[in-house]
Amino acid sequence: MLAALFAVFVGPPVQSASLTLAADTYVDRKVENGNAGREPLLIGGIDKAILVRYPELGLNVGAGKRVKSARLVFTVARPGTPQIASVGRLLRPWNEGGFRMDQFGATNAPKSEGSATWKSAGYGEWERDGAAGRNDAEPVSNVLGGSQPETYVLSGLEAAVQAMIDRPTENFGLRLAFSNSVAFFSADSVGSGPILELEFEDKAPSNVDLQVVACYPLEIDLANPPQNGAAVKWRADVRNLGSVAATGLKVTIAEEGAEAVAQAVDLDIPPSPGMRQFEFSAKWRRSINDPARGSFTFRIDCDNGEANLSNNGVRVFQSGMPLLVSNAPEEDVLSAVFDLNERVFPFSKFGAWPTGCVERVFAIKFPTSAAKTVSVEGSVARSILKALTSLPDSLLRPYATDAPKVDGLTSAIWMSDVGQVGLLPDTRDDVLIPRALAVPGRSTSPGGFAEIPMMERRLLSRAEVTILNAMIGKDRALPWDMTSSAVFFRVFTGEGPPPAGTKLDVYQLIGGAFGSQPVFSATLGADGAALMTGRPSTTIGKPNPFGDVSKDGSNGWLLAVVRSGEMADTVWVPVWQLWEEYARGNQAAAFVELRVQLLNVDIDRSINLAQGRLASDAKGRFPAELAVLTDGKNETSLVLGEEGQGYWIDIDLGRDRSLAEVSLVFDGPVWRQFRIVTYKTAQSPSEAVVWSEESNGPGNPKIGKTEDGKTVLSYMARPVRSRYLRIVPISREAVRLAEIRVVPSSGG
Ligand SMILES: [Ca+2]
Ligand SMILES: [Ca+2]
Repeated sequence: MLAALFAVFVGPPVQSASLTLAADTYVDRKVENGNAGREPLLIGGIDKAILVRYPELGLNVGAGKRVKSARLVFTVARPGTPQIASVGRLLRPWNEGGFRMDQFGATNAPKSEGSATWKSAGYGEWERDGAAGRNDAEPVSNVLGGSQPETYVLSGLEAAVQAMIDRPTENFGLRLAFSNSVAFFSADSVGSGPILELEFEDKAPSNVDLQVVACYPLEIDLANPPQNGAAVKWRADVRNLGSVAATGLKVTIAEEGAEAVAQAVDLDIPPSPGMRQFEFSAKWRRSINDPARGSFTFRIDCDNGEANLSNNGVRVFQSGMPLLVSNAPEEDVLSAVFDLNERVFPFSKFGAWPTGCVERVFAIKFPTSAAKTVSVEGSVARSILKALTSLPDSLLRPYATDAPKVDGLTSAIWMSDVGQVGLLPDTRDDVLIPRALAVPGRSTSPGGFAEIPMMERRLLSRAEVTILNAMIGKDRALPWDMTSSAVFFRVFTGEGPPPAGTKLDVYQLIGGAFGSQPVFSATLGADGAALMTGRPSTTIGKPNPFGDVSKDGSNGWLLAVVRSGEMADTVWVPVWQLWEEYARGNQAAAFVELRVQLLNVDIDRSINLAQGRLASDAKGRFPAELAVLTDGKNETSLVLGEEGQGYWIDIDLGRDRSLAEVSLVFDGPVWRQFRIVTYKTAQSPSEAVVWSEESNGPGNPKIGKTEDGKTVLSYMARPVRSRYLRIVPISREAVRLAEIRVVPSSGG
């Protein structure tokens, strides 16, 4: 299961990847109109077929590379030895769907129109039932199946995966048929879905590289659109990035539900910065309620032989939202649109939205009244999403220049947004984690939950998907309507409910500062709970915990201050957390857990057990090089960024000590995800236990600033006696790590 923790390894050059983001389902003759897209199991056997697709191939992974090895790894859900009968590369689009079938009764097949079933691909019919036709799937030969007790591995998929990387618009995945009954966990199960493990090598460079940079309709007035079925003229702009002319051109147009049409073009494209425009006609098929329908693809190939074929095609979702994008290179717009349509939207799935975000987008080039206008600042995909949702930036982090103070306490600074695609954090995984276990610093608990991955996949939050889906075909007042009229707080510490008599004060941030009085106060009961009811609001027309909340987001943050005796901790509560709850079905009152670091121990922060101690790392750096981490100075730092998977840094505290708080000081950006593990004098690293873990969940991190402006991440957990402290970065961004500090509990 641990393998699922590692998604794509970011940072060039990508020479290996382990893909977990998959669309998968199975089709079954006995339930011929049933869809199993949301089923936690993939069932194979006679009269069944398993379909699995990895949308990142060629799009974000492997472009221009040769696949050295490709293995598909399943986690087995039922004992036995799977017998693979055939493997096929699928040749037509199919829709995973969001349904579950009744495996036992097989009589009540759910309505699953538009989803893959034994009879239908969802987008049109299979040529033969079960995706068994010659035009449904092309045989893949020399695939080997290997069984281990817990996993089943298919190897020899290099050629099939290479084809999907080279033609991302024709990446429809694999069809697997088994001759005995098998069951694997699907991508819709928790952390055990099929993994595609890849290794790459560089290709010899080529002197031609065609790149489609734009594809857009001509002469269309979207406010007064053509009839469905009418022929519409489109144009594709194609560039040659190579050093010689591209010759022997062939253009292929494939409209949904129709045979692909290929045509030789008697033209060449001159070397860089050579550019040609190709005009063609495609049927106008706009489906307002289902933007995923009615797509077509444009592709261009040449005779020269290209190393990078991934950029030679584009899929256009003409039923999606038209966008007029400015301030960004066209090829960046094209790839952002591709990424949104193929990966971000369909895979941002939640219980209420089993097929993800319904919206699709396409870029146009000429102004028309019906288009959204997008001016790019920073990431193109992020700018597009902001234009679609109209969320203000101030929802991203508290509206203040630095950590504001309240009542003598400095609040934590909100985590940075590094790597997010939407405005709000990817909240998909928060349902996978038993929520009460995510108390900061409470990670030593065994019980099997530690293995559940919390990889941030750069998908959308539940709130954003709800906003976008509500807008399909109509205009709604969301998101502010999603602010509930009350919020039910529950406080958890690392040791369970807070001590008796713990107080909760809630302050509202207004214009970058807190008022002197809390907007809500309560003494918590034994269960740590308190109900905050709404205050009148003229801005959104109903009482809510934020009162007159401003739609620019400037007062859309509350700070919960939890006090027990001398101890205090703070947690931010943004208004969008209430929207998340609304989208989850809690529409009258939001349930918000406040996970605080309050321990019943005295700690003395003037002591730093790590200072002057020896450090070592997985790369075998000299102790002198690592001394900057424990020299007690924030000015000196270690640059980390090229370290591979499994990298670690150990600090030897000299003897077993009782640790209460560990802080990492960064000069600049921080790791979003890492673990702090400990092991004792008599233990080896393999016996290390996780003491604390940063998973970058909303509300989790305890971030502060030093006086000289460095960022500090502090973790307090139940004290543990240990000699060695090991820091294991998971997300592995490039950072400058300035200091590791360790504070003992009293007597430590
Ligand atoms: Ca699935
Ligand atoms: Ca190319």
